[in-house]
Amino acid sequence: MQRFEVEYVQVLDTEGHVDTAQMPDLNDDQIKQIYHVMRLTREMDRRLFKLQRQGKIGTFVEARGEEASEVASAYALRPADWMVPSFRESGAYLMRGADRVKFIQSWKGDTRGFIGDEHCRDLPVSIPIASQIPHAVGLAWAEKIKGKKNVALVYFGDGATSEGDFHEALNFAGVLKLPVIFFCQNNQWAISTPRSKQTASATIAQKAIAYGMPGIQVDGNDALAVYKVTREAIGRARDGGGPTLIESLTYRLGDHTTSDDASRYRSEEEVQSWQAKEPIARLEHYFREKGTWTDDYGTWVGHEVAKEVDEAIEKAMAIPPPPPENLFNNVYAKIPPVLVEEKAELEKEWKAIKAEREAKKEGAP
Ligand SMILES: Cc1ncc(C[n+]2csc(CCOP(=O)(O)OP(=O)(O)O)c2C)c(N)n1
Ligand SMILES: [Mg+2]
Repeated sequence: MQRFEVEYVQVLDTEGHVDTAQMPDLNDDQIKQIYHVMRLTREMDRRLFKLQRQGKIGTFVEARGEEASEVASAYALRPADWMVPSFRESGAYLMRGADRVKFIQSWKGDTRGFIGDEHCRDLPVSIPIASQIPHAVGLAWAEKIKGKKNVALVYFGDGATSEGDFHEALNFAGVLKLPVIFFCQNNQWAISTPRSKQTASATIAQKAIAYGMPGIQVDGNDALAVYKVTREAIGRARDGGGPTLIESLTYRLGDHTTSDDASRYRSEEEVQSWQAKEPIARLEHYFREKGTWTDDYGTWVGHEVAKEVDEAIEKAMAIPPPPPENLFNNVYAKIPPVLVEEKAELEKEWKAIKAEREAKKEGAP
C-alpha cells in the first residue's frame, strides 16, 4: 500500500518570527530586494487602479495580497528560465525586470507592450484560464530536447485546476519528467466561486501525487517560505528530477478585477482575517524582529517606488495608440483570407477617418 503526505511550509509567522530550521539561504540584502519589489507591485496596483477609474486604461487586475507569492517565487528563477503568467502576476513581471513602461502600455490595451526583446523569457498575460499551462510544458520540453538546463515556471489560480488544460499539462510533464514548476496561486476565490466549491480534494497540492510528481503547500504570504519551496523545486527540475506542483496559500485582498465587486459575495470578516496575514507587513515585522528595520528605510522605499511608477506612467500615457490593424497582428503566422479582407477594409476606413480629421484641422480657425 502506498501512503502520501502533503507538506506545508511556513518560515515566518504573522508576527515576523522565523523558524530557523526552515530559513532559506538568503541574506538581508536579498530579502530587502524582494521587499522592495513587493512594495513596487503594491504601488503599481494602486496607481493603475486609479487610472482605470479615470478611464485612462482598460480593465485592470490587482495583485494585492499576493505579492510575496509572486515576487519571491520569481526571484528564485534565472533570467534564462521561462516565466509563464496568468493575468494576476504583476509581481513576477516586475521582479523579472519587465520594462515598466511597456507593462503599463499593455494594460492600456496596446499589445505592443507585450513584445519583449529577443532575450525576454516572460510570456504575455493569458486571459483564457489555464491555457498557459500546456504552453509552459511545451517550453520545458523544448529545453529538455535541446539539452539545456533552463526551467519553466507557470502561474495559475485555484480556479484553473478545474480546467482540462491543467490535468493534461501535469500528465505530460509527469510522464516526460519535464523541468517545469506548476505554481498554483490559491487565493481562495475564482471570481465569486470559493475554493470549497472548486474541488472535492482536501488540498490542491495533492493532485500532484496522481501525476507522479511532488506536491507541496506553502504559506503564500510568507516570502521566505515561497522562495524556499520554489528554489528547491527549480533545483530539482534543473537537475533532471522533473516537475513539482506548488500550492501557494494566499488571498486576493482586492476585487477580482476592476469590473468586479467582491463585497457582494464575501464577508468583510473574511477579508479582515487575511489582511492580518498580509505579506508586506509580515516582512516588516521580520526586519523589526531582527533589528534591521528603520522607519527611514520604509519611507525611502515608498519614495523610490512612487517615483518609479510615476515616471513609467508618464511615459506610457504619452505613447500614441496603436494602429487599428494591430488587431490582426500576432494572432496567426499566416492570416486567413477572410481576415486579410477585413484588415484591408479596416485600413481603408481608418485612412478615411484620418483624412477627415486632417481636413477638419486645416479648416480650423
Ligand atoms: C476558459 C475561461 N473560462 C472562463 C473565464 C472567465 N474567468 C476569468 S477569471 C476566472 C476565474 C479564475 O480564477 P482563478 O483561476 O482562481 O484565478 P484568480 O482570478 O483567482 O487569480 C474566470 C472563470 C476565462 N477567462 N477563461
Ligand atoms: Mg483564485
